[in-house]
Amino acid sequence: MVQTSPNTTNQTETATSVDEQVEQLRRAGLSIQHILKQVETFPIPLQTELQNELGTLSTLSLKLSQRVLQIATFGFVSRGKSAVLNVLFSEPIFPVGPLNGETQWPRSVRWSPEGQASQEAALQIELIDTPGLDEIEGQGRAQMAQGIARTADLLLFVVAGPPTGLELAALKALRQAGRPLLLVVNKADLYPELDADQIYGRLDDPALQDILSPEDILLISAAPAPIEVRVEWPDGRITTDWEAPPTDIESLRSALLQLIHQEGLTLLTLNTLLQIQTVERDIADHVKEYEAKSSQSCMGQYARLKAVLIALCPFAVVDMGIGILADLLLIGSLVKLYRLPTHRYQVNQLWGQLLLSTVSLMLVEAGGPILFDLPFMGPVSTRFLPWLSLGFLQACVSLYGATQVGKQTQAYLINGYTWGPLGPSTMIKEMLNQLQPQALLYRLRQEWFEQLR
Ligand SMILES: Nc1nc2c(ncn2[C@@H]2O[C@H](COP(=O)(O)OP(=O)(O)O)[C@@H](O)[C@H]2O)c(=O)[nH]1
Ligand SMILES: [Mg+2]
Repeated sequence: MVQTSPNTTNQTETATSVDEQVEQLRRAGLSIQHILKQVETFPIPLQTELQNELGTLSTLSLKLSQRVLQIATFGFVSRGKSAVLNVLFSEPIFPVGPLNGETQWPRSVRWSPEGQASQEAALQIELIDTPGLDEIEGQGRAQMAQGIARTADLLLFVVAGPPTGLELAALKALRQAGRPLLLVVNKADLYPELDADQIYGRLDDPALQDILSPEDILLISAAPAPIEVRVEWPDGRITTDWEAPPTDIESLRSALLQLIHQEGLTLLTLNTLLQIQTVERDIADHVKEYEAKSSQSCMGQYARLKAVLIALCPFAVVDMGIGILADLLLIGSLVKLYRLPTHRYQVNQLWGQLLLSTVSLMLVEAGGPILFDLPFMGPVSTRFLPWLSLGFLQACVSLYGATQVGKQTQAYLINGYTWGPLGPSTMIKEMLNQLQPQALLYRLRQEWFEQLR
C-alpha cells in the first residue's frame, strides 16, 4: 500500500532485500539470454517468423539492463496529465493548454528522482505522457492505450475532480492490462471539499475497489487556476490582480518515491518477467505451428508409421513392442526438435499418457480376436474381412495413442520451458510468494498467479 509520508522509505520494511531484488533482476536478464540462445538453434525459417518476438525480447533486455521503470499517465483530455508530469519533472517539458489535443501522441522523458535509497537500487524513471483517451478516434484510441498500458510498469489515471461515469468505464478497461494503478485526482484546487474516501465510495465496482484503496487515490493541484487578489496601495488605490497559487503534488510525489524505493526493482523485474512469459508462449506456439505444418512433422510421421506397422503385423507381442518403441521415439524426437530444456514438471502426466496408449493397444490386441471372432482356418475369402477390421481398429487406436502422447509431450516441453530454473513462470511464482500484503503489487498477486499455468 502506498503511504503518503515521505519519511517511511525504509528498505528494511520490504520482504526482499535490495541484494535479492538486484539478483532477481539479473536472473530475469539471464532468462532472456537463455531464450535467445534457444532460438538461435531453431531452423532459419522459424527464426525469421520470430522477428517480432525477438525484437520485444531485446527491448525488454535493454529495459532491464538500464533499469528503466516506466510510469504512464492516462485519462481524458484536459484533466492535467501533461501538467502533472511537468511538475514531477520540474520543467515544462510537455505542452499544456486549455485547448483539446495539446498532446497529440505519446511522449516520454527520463526522470531521476532525488534521494534514491542506494546506488545499488537506483532506477531510471521514464514518464510517458499520452493523448486524452477521448482525443484519438475509436479503435486507435483503445489500441494506443492498451499498448502502452501493457508494457508500462505503473499507470497513473488522471481525473479532474470526481471521476465521471465514462472515466470510470475507461479506468475499468485500463485495469484489464493487469498493471498497478494509482488514481490521480487533479485540479483539487477547484474542489476544496473533496477527499479520497469520497472518491473511493464512487468506485462502486468491485474490480476497481480490489485494485485501488483510498491510499492509492491522490488529490493534487498540478497547475492551480490563478486567483483574483485585491491589492491595496499605500496611496489608497485598490486594484485587483491575478496570482497563481503554488502547485500541490506532494501526495503524488511522495507516493511515487515510496513506491520506487520500496517496490521499484520488484515492479520492474516482475513486469518484465510477465512480458517475457507472454513472448515465450508466443514462441512456443510458433514452434508448435511450424512443427505441425512442416512436411516432416515428426508427430504425424511416427503416428502413421506406428499405425501401419501395427495393423500389418499379425503378432500381438510384436505389436506391443512397436507401439512402445514408436511412442518413445516420438517423445525423443519432439524433445530434440523443440530443443527445450526438459524439466520434471508434468512428467507424471507424460508417463501416464504413454501407459494409456500402451494399455489401450494391449486391450485391442487381447480383445480384438474375440470381438471379431477371428477365423484362423478356412478359405482366405472368409478370413480376410475380420482380419482387415482388426487391423483397422488397431491402426485407429495406435494413431490416437501416438497423437495423444505427442500432444502431451508438446505440453510438457512447453511447460518445462517456462517452468525451468531460469523460466519466467518459476521466477514469477517465487517473487509473488515473497510479496508482502502491504505492497501495491500485492493487489495483483492473485490475478498474476492465475495467469501461471
Ligand atoms: N484549476 C486547475 N487547472 C489545471 C490544473 N492542472 C492543469 N490545469 C489546466 O488544465 C488544462 C489542461 O491541462 P493539460 O496538462 O494540457 O491536460 P491534458 O490534456 O490532460 O494533458 C490546462 O489549461 C491547465 O492549466 C490544476 O491543478 N488546477
Ligand atoms: Mg496533454
